[in-house]
Amino acid sequence: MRINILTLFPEFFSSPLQQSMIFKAQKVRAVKFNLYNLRDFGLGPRRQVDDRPYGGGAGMVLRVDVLVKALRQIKKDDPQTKFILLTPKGKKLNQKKVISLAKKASITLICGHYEGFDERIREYVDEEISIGDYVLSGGESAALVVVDAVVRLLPGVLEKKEAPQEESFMLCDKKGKPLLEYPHYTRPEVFENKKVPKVLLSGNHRKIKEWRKRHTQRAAKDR
Ligand code: 6GU
Repeated sequence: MRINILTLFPEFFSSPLQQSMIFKAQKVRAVKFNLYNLRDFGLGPRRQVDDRPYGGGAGMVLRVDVLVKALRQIKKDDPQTKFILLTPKGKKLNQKKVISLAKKASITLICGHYEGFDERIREYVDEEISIGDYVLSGGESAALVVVDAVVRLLPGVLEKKEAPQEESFMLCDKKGKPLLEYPHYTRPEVFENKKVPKVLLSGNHRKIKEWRKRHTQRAAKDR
């Protein structure tokens, strides 16, 4: 899979894309990232990307002409990519959407900033996604959330021993809520008087399986 990221702050991504699962996913060639700096498409000697809002008011708005210039370049480099606008006005991300994104050959995450995008950009994108009901100062951290959730689903990224039916990694209910796993424990067996459930120490695999099944359902219900 290819993931393009269009942003005014490409360096925002340099450390996060070099860590853990996302780093490994690039190593095994499950994903390739391409960062595009919106500034490179800016106008004039100052590479202007934003302007004052018509009708007045505080803040700056990203210019539609600059954004579209960037999108056309990205489409030229990567004709099959799907444009995803990150905006608090978008459809709220859930596991079902994550699974559908992970099946695409290429997505382009468009990160906004300042007061937002010129409304006309909406006609040039395939989807609009929000990561939740709160406002972020920019789309970059939302893009990282999408990247993390999608990349871990790509073939070869999770260890083989994490069997799909065991891991909650690809399962969600009809509403798109992920199915959560049973609780995990490791050593020490007792910590500040808090004990590991006895059944997990019993060595009785049938009972352990049963306990885990019961507590998987509970994890979902308790939310
Ligand atoms: Cl995708 N962008 C911004 N700026 N704020 C958000 C968001 C996205 N999702 C939730 N809040």
